[in-house]
Amino acid sequence: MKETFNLTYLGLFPLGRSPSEKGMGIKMKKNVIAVLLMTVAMVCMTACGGSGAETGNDVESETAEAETESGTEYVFEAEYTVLEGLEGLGVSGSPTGIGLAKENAKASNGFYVGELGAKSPITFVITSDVDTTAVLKAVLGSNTLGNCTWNPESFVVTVNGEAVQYKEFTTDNGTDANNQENFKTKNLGEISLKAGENEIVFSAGDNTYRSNMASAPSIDCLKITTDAVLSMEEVVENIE
Ligand SMILES: [Ca+2]
Repeated sequence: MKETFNLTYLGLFPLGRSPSEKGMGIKMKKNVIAVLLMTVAMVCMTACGGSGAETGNDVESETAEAETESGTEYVFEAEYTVLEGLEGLGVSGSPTGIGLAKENAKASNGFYVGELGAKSPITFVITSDVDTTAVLKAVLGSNTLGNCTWNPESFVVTVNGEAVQYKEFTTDNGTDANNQENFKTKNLGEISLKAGENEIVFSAGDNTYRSNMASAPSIDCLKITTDAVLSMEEVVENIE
């Protein structure tokens, strides 16, 4: 029996028992092995379930991603972008400036920016050491009274002024209609970055998702994968 051999080999069972001990030993081994196998199966199921959920969080176009993705994944937090001067779109009252940065334990770095409207585009200024291509992903929640669909018209993403023609995706509210924190990673595809500063802007587009006004999904962070060296000047005071 393979398992018996392996477990013995691993030193879990002593070798060299007397013949009389062997009968009991084998019976015990069977019981122990059964328990061990069940444990292994449970651990495996848990692990598989965990990674499955993770994959579910992740994106639609895994195949395309695998073909183009190489290099280092950089994470840039939305709560560290310049928020001063922005006007949000709240359910009751509209937050402005650093009021757009909200705390949530499930968000990367513990914060995200939400209640985004037409007057609160979020701008990431990313510096690259060379001209390069990169895979752009955004970790987004919802920001509307209901689940909705986003495409390059309803939610505009630009890189150095050029619109990213990403594949349409949906965001879903979490526990209730006001929940903006059901964060999922969305693959927005390949982008080009130039040496020096680049502006990646996320803004509410042509939609009437919130009380007939344009809104955008809440933004937790960006994940940019590239061979280049990237950095962002971070406004850490936003959340201090
Ligand atoms: Ca964040």
